[in-house]
Amino acid sequence: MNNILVTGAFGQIGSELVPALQKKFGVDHVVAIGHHTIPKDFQGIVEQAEIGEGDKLEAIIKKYSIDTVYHLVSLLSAKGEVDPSLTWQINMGGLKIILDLAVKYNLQVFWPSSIAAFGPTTPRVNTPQQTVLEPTTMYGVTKVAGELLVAYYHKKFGVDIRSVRYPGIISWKTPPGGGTTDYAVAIFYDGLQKGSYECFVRPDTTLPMMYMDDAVRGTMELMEADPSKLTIHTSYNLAAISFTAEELAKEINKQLKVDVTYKPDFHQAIADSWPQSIDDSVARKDWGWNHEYTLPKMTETMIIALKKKFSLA
Ligand code: AKB
Repeated sequence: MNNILVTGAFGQIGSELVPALQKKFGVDHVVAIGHHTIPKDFQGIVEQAEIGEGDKLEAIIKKYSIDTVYHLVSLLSAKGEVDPSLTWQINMGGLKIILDLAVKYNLQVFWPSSIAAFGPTTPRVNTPQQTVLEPTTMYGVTKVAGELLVAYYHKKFGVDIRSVRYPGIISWKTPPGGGTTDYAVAIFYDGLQKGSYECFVRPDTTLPMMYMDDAVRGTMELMEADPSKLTIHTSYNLAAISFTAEELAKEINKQLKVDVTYKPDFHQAIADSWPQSIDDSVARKDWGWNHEYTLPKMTETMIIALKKKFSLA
C-alpha cells in the first residue's frame, strides 16, 4: 500500500506532483506538508511542519503509516545565494532528517538533485552521467553533498532512495521564484500580463529545460522502476529540451507579441556555470525515460494554460 508524504508540497514541483499522486493512489493516501504557503483551495490531507522539525515529521509518518516520501523542500540557486547558511541548513539538514527517518521506518524516498550539481569545470555540451561536480553556488554544493549522502545511505543502510538531476522546469501553476532558470517561466507570465519581459540572462544563454508534465511523469516512473535495473545511486541525469533565451522568445512570439529585452545580472554567472545540454542515456536505458514535450509543444501548452489562469482566454 502506498501512503505517501510530500515535503515542499506547495512549491513548483510539489504543486503538480501532489495532484498526480492523488490521482494515481487516491486523495487519502497522499499527505502534503507545508507551512505558510498552503493554498486556500487545496483539496487533500495537509499537515503543517517545517523541514527542521524531525519529531513532528516522525509523528506524521507514524500517524499516516507512511511508506514513501517525496522530499522536495529546497531553496533554489538564486535565492540560495542570498543566504547560503540557511540554504545549507534547509537543503542538507532536511535531507539528513528524512534519510534517518527512512532508515527507521523503511521508507522509499525520492529526492531531487539538479543540473546545479555541475559547475564551470564540467563539460557543458552533452554532459555525461559521470563527470566533474564542482559547482559554484551553495545550492549546487548541497546537491553534490546530497547526492553523496543518498548514495551513502543506500550502500550503508539499504535505503531505497531514487533521484534525478532536474534541468530547469517550465510550468504555469506556481509563479517563478528563486531559480536561475526562472526566466523561462517568467517570460510567459510577464509576456501575457504586460506584453513585455526584461530577461536577466543574455539572449544566447542555453540551458537544459523540461516541461512539468514530463518531470512529474518521469519522477513517478523512476519511483516505480524495477530496483534491480537501477545502476545509479547518486542521481540520474535527466534531459528533455535545450534552447537559448532568444529561441524561446522567438517561439513565444509566433503566438503572442512579447517585447523581450535583455539585462543580464548575477543570474548570468550561475547560468554560464551550468551545462547547455545533458546526456541522459543511462536513465533512458535503465528505466525507460523518454520526454514528450518539444519547445513548440511546451510553449503552446504554457500559453493556453496561463491565458486560462489569467482569464485572458
Ligand atoms: C534553479 O534554477 O535553481 C533550478 C534548478 C535548475 O535546479 N530551477
